[in-house]
Amino acid sequence: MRITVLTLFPEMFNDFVSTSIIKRCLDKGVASVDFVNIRDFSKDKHNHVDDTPFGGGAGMVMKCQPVLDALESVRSENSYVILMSPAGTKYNQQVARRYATIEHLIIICGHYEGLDYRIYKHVDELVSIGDYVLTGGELAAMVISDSIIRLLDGAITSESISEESHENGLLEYPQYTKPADYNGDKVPDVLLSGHHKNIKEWRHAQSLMQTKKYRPDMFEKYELSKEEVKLLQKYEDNQ
Ligand code: 6GU
Repeated sequence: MRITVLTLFPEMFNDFVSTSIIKRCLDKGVASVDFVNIRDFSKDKHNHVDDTPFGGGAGMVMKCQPVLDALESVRSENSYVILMSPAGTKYNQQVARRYATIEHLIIICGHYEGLDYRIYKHVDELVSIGDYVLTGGELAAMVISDSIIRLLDGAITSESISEESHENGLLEYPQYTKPADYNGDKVPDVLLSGHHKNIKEWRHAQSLMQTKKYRPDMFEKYELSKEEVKLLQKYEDNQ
């Protein structure tokens, strides 16, 4: 998969592409990420990419020409174009899985007070990462790119994806590592037992209980099987 980011601040992505799992994925060719500096497309002698809003008001608006010329320089039939905007549809793991199937994702990062509205008809989708306002779309673009890249074949083992929070409508079970006793705080016995069936059952029950406790909204949507109802009862009675 290829991701192209259109931004006025490509340097914001330096650490993102050169650190940890994302770096390894890019080195391995699991995905490629490239950047287009929108300012390079300015035709203005001062390299301006924004101007004052028609009708007056505070702030500056990004101009059509540099943004749309930047977009056309990288767009092809296989491209899907998203615009980072607090007005967009809310991003989640389901959307991440959908984007992970796209051949070429183009992400436009807005800045200033916004973009000229005539740009909107050139994009396929507006995307927001949550109900709060950022100064620009770059952090949101990193959030989205990160969550997509880790889902691609070869990024991480598929087991760690299928077991984790949000993949199956539940939060992940608690994890522990050595030492088994940290200043008197002990790891649950079952995890030291080597009994795989019991461990699996414990983890599933914990997953249900964590979700019920920390994300009652998710738990309400989750359809418990008869076995899960019994499992939950068994573990909750033992608490
Ligand atoms: Cl995608 N962009 C900006 N500027 N603010 C946001 C956002 C995006 N998502 C939430 N807040």
